[in-house]
Amino acid sequence: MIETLRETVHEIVQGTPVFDIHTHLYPPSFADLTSWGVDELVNYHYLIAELFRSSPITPEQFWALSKREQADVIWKTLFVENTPLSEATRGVVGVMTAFGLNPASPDLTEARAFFAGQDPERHVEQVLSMAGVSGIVMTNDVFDEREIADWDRDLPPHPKFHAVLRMDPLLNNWDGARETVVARGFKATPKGARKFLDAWIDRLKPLYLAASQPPELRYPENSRRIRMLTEVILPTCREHSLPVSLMIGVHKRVNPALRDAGDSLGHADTSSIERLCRDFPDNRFLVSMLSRENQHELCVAARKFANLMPFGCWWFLNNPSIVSEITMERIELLGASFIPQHSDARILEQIVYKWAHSRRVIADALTANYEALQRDGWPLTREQIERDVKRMFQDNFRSFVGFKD
Ligand code: HDL
Ligand code: ZN
Repeated sequence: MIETLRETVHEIVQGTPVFDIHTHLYPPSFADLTSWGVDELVNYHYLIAELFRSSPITPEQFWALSKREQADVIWKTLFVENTPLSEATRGVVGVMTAFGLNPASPDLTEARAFFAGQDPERHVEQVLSMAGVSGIVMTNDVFDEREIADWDRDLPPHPKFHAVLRMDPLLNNWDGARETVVARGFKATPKGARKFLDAWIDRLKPLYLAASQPPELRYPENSRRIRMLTEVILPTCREHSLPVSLMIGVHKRVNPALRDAGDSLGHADTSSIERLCRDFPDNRFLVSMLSRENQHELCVAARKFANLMPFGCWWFLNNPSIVSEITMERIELLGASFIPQHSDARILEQIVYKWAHSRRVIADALTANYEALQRDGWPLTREQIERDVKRMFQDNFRSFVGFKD
């Protein structure tokens, strides 16, 4: 019987390095894509959405400002004139505090001077260490011009940043995607798309292929989307022994004026995921769903199919109250056989707060279940807790994608 169970679980969860399996981060060598420092932190699209609820500024006026001016108006509105109560504003407070900066400062002068003085390579190592993150999985959108240009420049790889082949237009906008496929020298046919993916897999050495999908995703369906998925993408994944990540439930640009901040969500059809897992048993599916109402269904689907790996509390779900609910039902239905979280960080320093917030909640959920287990007579040991946490933070992903350092 472990007497100080809560303290022991929190200590182990805090001390176990995590493999961050979905982020939008890049190493410093990707200079035009990497994002760090206070002006980026305060310009997070989550905060841009919150700005317009507390300021008379219009999106048109906001987008006409420089990035520094945008950060100043967000800081003044959300952190000076109002209390930073939301998850995203509180996150910035946590980052400022972690670096010894004054989160209640009336302006960004001190923070700007601090970050300007950081050496990018050393700063990355420091931030990864503060966040307890051992590896970062990127999102490499092979339809993004800047991304393509950077990979064509043969930039030096970073040992802690791992590639993912992101391919949304292939599934969501073939008319747009075909131009890029042809521009890379392949035919705008299923066979050409297959060769396009083969070429990028060879170039990126990705840990998985990924796409975000609208809640309207249905399988089976007589559609270009499903033909691309089942006739091109899934066979390619099997050929290269790579999982596919489907992030399902995004309604893009419900308010176009907000740009990246203008996306929303919808309830998706989990039975389509079950049929995909059933009909393609040799494919592995990493799945995250955006609607809170899909989470319990996803847990049950994962009980039916070992080739389905639920992961993360994505985007609008990455709030402590919802992370707690999702993690509890996952432990109760799946034990330790799932991936509890990813940061989805877009700005480097966000992993400091996103992982601090998640670790606290995951540790509480584990404690509640270990307390019940001990109450039922199980002779719980520290080693078992360490094994379980390492499995959720590292090993489930590594074995599911076949990744070895
Ligand atoms: O499609 C995705 O990968 C999403 O995570 C989007 O990037 C979204 O804008 C986001 O940043 N969510 O946290
Ligand atoms: Zn993302």
